[in-house]
Amino acid sequence: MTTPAPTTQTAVSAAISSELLVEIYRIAERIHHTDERIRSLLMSGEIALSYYSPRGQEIVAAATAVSLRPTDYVVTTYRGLHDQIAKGVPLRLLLAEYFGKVTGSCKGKGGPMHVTHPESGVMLTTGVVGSGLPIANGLALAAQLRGEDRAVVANFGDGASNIGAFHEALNLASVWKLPVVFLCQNNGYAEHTTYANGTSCANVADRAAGYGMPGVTVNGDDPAEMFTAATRAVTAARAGEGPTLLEAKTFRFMGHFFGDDSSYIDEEIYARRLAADPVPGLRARLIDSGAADEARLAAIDADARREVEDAIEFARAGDYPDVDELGRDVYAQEVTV
Ligand SMILES: Cc1ncc(C[n+]2csc(CCOP(=O)(O)OP(=O)(O)O)c2C)c(N)n1
Ligand SMILES: [Mg+2]
Repeated sequence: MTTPAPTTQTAVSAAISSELLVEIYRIAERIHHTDERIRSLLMSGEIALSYYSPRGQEIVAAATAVSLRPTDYVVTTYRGLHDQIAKGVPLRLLLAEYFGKVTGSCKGKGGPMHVTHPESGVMLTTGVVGSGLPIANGLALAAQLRGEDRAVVANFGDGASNIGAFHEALNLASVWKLPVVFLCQNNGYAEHTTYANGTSCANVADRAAGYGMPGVTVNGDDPAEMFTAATRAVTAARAGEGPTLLEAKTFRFMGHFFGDDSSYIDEEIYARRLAADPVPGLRARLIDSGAADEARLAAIDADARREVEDAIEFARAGDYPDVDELGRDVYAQEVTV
């Protein structure tokens, strides 16, 4: 469903090719295996951390990432593993950061809640709900002032759309025509509260009208729909047409946090969503359409597993940071601890 757009968007042809669908599958599988292994490492006790699985939301991140350039920026949340992997944070650096090792993307000082890797465009991961949106504006304003041809994707959840920072950020981004795509990954829940119990409108994208920007709702689990909508929004941002509020409807299979018993989730809804799991769904679609055969997809799956095991070995081999790292990279002026 698409709400009437108060501003026009550049018409773009964003037809999706078979090869692009395979690429989206490749990225989704990498996310899928990494998430599975992180959960098994948590189960075994080898690592201990707060973890918010993106299982079920892989296609949203993968189909968006292929609409972006390496120089584009992404901002994400604690539920951000899929966004980080899709944008290209090297798995070794990512896993080492999860392990808290000095070889991690933030020298083990950020952890999963604060993964940052500017080289791949992942500029922020935050646990403060809604706080990434004004920061995305800042990144976009910097790009605009410097005349850089760069778009910024701000990922957030449906719950975050009820936070003041969401409304402030959309307003200013629209006034200043900032090159931002506000990507709401609407997985139906904010912690344990259903969407309808906490949100005043049928779709998050309906709120775009109040801020004078296009609002688009798509099935985020459909790679073609997601890719087309993301490409349109990114193209509009680059063309100086300003921001888009893009809402990707999706579902999270593992509850809010690792260990969540999900007892508050309607069993019938859960079973229906699980039957439509988007990752095996894309795999079946690729085979049915003849875009890829079983052997090619099996090789992609095996590569993903190998990459993840290699990254885990890399993370295991790293050292924990020395105590003198505590004050480094944290303040503008280095603090000696
Ligand atoms: C400012 C702020 N308020 C409250 C919280 C507690 N909190 C953590 S996650 C969460 C729910 C957010 O839901 P949503 O935006 O839908 O994201 P999802 O977890 O579904 O990806 C809340 C309220 C927080 N971290 N930050
Ligand atoms: Mg949510």
